[in-house]
Amino acid sequence: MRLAKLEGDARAGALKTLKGWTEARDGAAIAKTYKFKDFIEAFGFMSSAAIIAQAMDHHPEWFNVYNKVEVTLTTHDSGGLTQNDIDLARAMDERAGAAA
Ligand code: H2B
Repeated sequence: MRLAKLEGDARAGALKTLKGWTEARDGAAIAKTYKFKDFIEAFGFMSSAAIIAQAMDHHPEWFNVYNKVEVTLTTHDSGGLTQNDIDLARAMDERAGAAA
């Protein structure tokens, strides 16, 4: 489903609910770097996040080196930030536990 881009007060309000995420790509995306104890914890997080992402049909852009996972969320179909990005960010934070 193609969602409307988040704009104005709705966008500001939604971003305020997130911790540690910053705006990226001129506001078209949000980004966060998670740091885990080691590779296996980082990969466990990615596995768990992948299952959620697939269920949501909303997929992260991410880059992993050892214990770090850099995540960028944007909605490609809408060309910007949507509620799906906010929801996935929150779900990833829940799965990251203390690393969030
Ligand atoms: N993930 C993200 N991040 N943005 C999208 O627009 C998107 C997606 N669209 N996952 C989905 C898949 C779409 O391509 C399929 C056809 O539903």
